[in-house]
Amino acid sequence: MSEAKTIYLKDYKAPEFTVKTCDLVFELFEEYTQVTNLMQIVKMDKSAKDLVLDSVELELVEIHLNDVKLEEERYVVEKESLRVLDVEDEFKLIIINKIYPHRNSELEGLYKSGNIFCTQNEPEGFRRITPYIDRPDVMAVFKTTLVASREKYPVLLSNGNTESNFKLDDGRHGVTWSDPYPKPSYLFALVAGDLGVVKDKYITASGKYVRLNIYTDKGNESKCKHAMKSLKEAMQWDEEKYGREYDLSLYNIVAVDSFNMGAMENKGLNIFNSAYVLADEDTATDANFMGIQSVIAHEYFHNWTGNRITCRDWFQLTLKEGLTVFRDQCFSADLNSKEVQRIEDVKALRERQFVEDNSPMAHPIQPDSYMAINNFYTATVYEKGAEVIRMLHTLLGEQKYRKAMDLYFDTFDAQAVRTDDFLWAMSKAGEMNLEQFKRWYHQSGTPKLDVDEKFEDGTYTLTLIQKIPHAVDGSEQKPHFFPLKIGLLDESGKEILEKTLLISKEKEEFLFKTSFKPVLSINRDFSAPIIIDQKETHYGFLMKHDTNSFAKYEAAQLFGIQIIESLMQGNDINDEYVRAYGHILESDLDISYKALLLELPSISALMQRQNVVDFELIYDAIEKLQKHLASLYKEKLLEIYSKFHNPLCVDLDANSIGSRSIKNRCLKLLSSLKSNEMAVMANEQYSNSLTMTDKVAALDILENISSEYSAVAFKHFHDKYRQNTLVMNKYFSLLAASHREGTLERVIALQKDAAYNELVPNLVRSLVGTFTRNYKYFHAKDGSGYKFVADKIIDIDKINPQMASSLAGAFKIYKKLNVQNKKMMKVELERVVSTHSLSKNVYEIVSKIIK
Ligand code: 0A1
Ligand code: ZN
Repeated sequence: MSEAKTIYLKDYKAPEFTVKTCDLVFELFEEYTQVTNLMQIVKMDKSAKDLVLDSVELELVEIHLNDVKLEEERYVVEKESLRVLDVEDEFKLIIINKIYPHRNSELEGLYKSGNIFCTQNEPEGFRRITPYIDRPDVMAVFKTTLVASREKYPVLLSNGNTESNFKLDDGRHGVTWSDPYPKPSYLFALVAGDLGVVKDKYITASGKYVRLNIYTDKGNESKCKHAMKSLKEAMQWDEEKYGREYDLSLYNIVAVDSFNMGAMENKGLNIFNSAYVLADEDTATDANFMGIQSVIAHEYFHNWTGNRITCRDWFQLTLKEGLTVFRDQCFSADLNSKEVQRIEDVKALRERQFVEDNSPMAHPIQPDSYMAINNFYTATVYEKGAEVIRMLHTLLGEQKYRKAMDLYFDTFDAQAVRTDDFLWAMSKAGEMNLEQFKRWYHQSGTPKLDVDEKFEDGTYTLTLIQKIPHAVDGSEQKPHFFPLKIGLLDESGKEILEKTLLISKEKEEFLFKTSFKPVLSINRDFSAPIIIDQKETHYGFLMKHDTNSFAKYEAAQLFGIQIIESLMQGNDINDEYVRAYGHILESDLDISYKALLLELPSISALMQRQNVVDFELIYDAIEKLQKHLASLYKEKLLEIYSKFHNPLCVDLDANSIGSRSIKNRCLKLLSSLKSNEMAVMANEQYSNSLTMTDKVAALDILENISSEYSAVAFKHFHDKYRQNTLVMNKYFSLLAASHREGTLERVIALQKDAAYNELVPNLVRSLVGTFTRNYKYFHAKDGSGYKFVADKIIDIDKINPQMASSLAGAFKIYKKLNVQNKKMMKVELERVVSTHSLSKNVYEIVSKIIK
């Protein structure tokens, strides 16, 4: 597949033509769909002769130019485009083409999810529907008519507002939709199906009435309550925090089972992976409820940051994604717990983005090249992008940040712009020079900050040195500009100062006058996405005294890491850590926060610190530490467990969620004792608890400590939920994550389960995706895990290249593996990359890994 072409940002050219209006008619049949596309097109670059439209796998029926049918010599069908020769400055073009949605397994363009017709056009799906100038800087006004069988597809939806309805004699009906806001083709959507609906309304701050509808497969209506509540919360939050109101009188959401990502912000017609809409106490975990709240808000927030102001080209993706993730993170923090939200966000960043940043796939939040743009919907563009916006927010402060956002909306509404335009608004209204700050957009890798402290003659000196990693191509990168929030504590634990330092030079020195040597609490709130390397540490002290909730958590993590690493070197467990852990156990901190403080460092956190990864050494050490803490604090852990275990409670308030979180943390730690007593407790929890959170926590423990109980409980779970795909996802994940012997064999067998279906991305992610994160069996020394995953990538690539390339990301650890694992993985990477007719998606990932 060496023909995969690299696209560069530096080659960007403004479009030669633009589309003013696009009127579409879709005739949806079971075997095919006929699309009639009428466009008013204007030449922007007068030197252009031919009109080149993007067109992938389309069957052309006919073309009319200014109402005259075009002879074949007037156009050329090229590999991924349609060229109309020698066109005028302004003209009308009608193209009729056929597509085959029921055969579309890539889930891009128009496809079927079960019996529902739906679309996914970001970033380049629209060219699989009809020939078009399929790029975000071409914005047109769309009108869409859908025609389909009235019986099979009573619900016909598209963007904007309904204009008219009609019935045909042959049992079909039609609806015409029009969207007044010009938009790029990636925001176009349609849905047709026999759907259930939940209706509600929202009155905007200025008194406008907005109808809210959530559509889903019939029978699931009762599971849409939380999504609807979240939508209304998001609408209100955007009014209060950003002064942004919704701009149409209708907001539709449709839940579908087959979807490559979480959801999509199509104008007025969001399409969601049903996992981010449907939930009730019996089938969804607390984490699922939180996920729904944040994804619903994310897509809603895109209406202003993404749709009203969009991206000039796909290199600018973080313009809308980093900003919208930052917005949804702040929303969740405001509605739930700020401290917990910040820690969860940083955890996710470090587990996914830091790993990416330290791999051959590292890229800046604004990449300068790609082969497959679909591969760039990454943790870097999204989550690191959000951290970059958060730093701007910290640098400017809330007031100026809001002024800068207002300026951004006022200046660029209805345009397709660049991250530089966004930074212009931040700099202007923020009254801050952001030239150096721009490096965050163009440099990759995670910066390290070396911290050195000195105390002499009443002066405390803090010396900070930025260590900026090289780019993937080996080139040098420059120091960053960022805010660094610190605190200084006296020896009794009292805070004497909190300050946000501005760091811009490679080496910085800060002097503080004090009469004693203070204890440093650094990168409070994780004010910059960097790695701190501190010579002198006081983790136990900070675990006790730090007043900053993030820094206290960080101290607990870093202390844990220090202890585990020292165990890996054959040392004993340090008593100070054990006491500090005990101190947290005894504390009366908020329970959700406390549950996070009690979490031990992850395998991934430890792996990231090793130059050559040795998994066994890591788990053995973690297990040893768990056992030690569990046996020493058994009584206290049991006490907390019984205090907060309330099997009949299904409430979703902070206290109920926090109770489940802390008692399940205690039970999990206790389960490291692998005793019958713990198996009995987990088994009782499985049988008696009414929430999915408790059931999943119990199953996870049983699977890892007791094959007898586990077999019975999993069978019960399967019998009860086998018809519910969203719950079956959990079943597959739990089994794929198992550390019990024979996991790979069971994963292979599970592919035959009646509930499993390789065409549904959620199921592939649950079974195969989870298996790639099972360090024990994915990285089995005999290479069996690698071989299985490579086989799956090759198979799934033929069905859905985007799904396959996301699985291929599991191999990005390649360079850091020990000799034996590396040898085994290499064989599989080479086998994948040399596969005949491999997609550019998988090719890009795998070729970069083995280069
Ligand atoms: N813009 C969506 C994410 C999205 C991206 C690509 C997709 O298919 C290729 C689907 C969804 C969001 O940020 O929510
Ligand atoms: Zn998004």
